[in-house]
Amino acid sequence: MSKNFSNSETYYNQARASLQQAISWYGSFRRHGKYSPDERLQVTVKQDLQSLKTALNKLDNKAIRISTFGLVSCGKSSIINALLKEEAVATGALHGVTQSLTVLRWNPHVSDIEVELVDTPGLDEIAGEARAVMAREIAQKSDLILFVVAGDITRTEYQALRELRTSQKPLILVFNKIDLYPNKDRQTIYNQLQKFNAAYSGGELEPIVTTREIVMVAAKPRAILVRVEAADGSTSTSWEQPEPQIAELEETIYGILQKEGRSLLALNALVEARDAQVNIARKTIALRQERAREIIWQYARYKAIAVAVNPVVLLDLAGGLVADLALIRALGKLYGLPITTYEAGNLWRKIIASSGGLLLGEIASNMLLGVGKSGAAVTSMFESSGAFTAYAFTASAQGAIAGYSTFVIGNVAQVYLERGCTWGDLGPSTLIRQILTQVEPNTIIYRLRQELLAQ
Ligand SMILES: Nc1nc2c(ncn2[C@@H]2O[C@H](COP(=O)(O)OP(=O)(O)O)[C@@H](O)[C@H]2O)c(=O)[nH]1
Ligand SMILES: [Mg+2]
Repeated sequence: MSKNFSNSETYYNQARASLQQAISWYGSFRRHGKYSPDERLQVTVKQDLQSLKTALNKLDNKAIRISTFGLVSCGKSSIINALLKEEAVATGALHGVTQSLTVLRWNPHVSDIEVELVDTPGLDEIAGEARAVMAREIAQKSDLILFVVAGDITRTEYQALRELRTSQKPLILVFNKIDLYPNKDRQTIYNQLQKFNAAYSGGELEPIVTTREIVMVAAKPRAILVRVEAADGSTSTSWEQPEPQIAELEETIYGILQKEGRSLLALNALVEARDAQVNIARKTIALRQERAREIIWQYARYKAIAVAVNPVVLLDLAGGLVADLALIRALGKLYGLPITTYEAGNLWRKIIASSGGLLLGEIASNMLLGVGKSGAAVTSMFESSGAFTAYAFTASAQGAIAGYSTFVIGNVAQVYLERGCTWGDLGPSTLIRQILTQVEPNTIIYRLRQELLAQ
């Protein structure tokens, strides 16, 4: 068994475990912790919970969804027929033969993964904003996009391609009707797209597709007139339909199914799971905002007092850390988000790093004032009331800083909890990162790395 395949297998299994864990977490009473069930919350996160279940179902079905996109009459339906080797969907020169989405099952028998081919109406048949919405929705549910063009690429096509790229799904540019355009090759198509890129942005943009992602086909070549010579010497002519030239696309799809099918399934399910979980966290945090503020203040006061009263600097730091971790866990509990102590620790480190100056200030002042405070404390045990005043002053200043830092940590923690709930051991963000950092360069997933890792 190749390394690739066994990796894919692992990703697939991990993705399933991740989704199951998320569903059981958010679907169960634990979502509410010790707080009474919140109907408003249940209603608002219902859709996100459903997305998690749908994503898991898709994984279980082991079906990759491949959607066609393109202008009307570029040959989307013909390509689907050529792949299926039957006239499964209607095609035609008239505008708008395909009116709605059609999903067709296809099992090419190259792996245990099946395909759902989606035939769509032309992008130019739907006006402006509705087109973008439709395209986004279809793309979101797809694992692979076939963007079909025929002839010169138009501005509308270029823009649709740009829009589709934001869906972060792998994409193949299928150039159809090569029987009509024998002079076209990958390089000319690539150059044309680069020209659009340059006009669009001054050439700063990454290529919208690489030459490897361009495939040339003739799904339904024009009929040709053939002259038939009979044995008696008489001749007649007849129209003959040449075979589709679709092998290049077939091989590309087979390769993807065999090599990356499971990773692709895992990756897309995880992306959906991540988005759903971030949504759940965001909505929960918004609903529990008031109570969270109370908790943050409570911990800020507690820490301010603890630090001010405590004469030993290292205990200040340790006590501060314990209070911060406890606060992060308390917030996690309030929101019903899965936060382990380990994750709380990680979160705390990230918060310290991200709030840089301010919290470093606290630590520095802990050091400086702490020394003064301990010294002053010792002296004051024996002597003057002046020394005691100094102690009281440094202590309360330090306490105030400590309390304030907790306030900051509490607020930053809210932001991190929103994102951080997907970073646990089996969290979708963790697994996405793992898949993307191990992916090989010559794969279709590889190009998603930058976009997906940035999130
Ligand atoms: N010459 C040529 N015509 C094609 C090819 N593929 C499709 N067509 C024709 O283009 C027209 C539109 O095809 P269709 O598949 O309905 O396009 P759709 O609107 O994108 O689904 C039909 O008349 C097809 O016969 C091809 O490879 N070569
Ligand atoms: Mg069609």
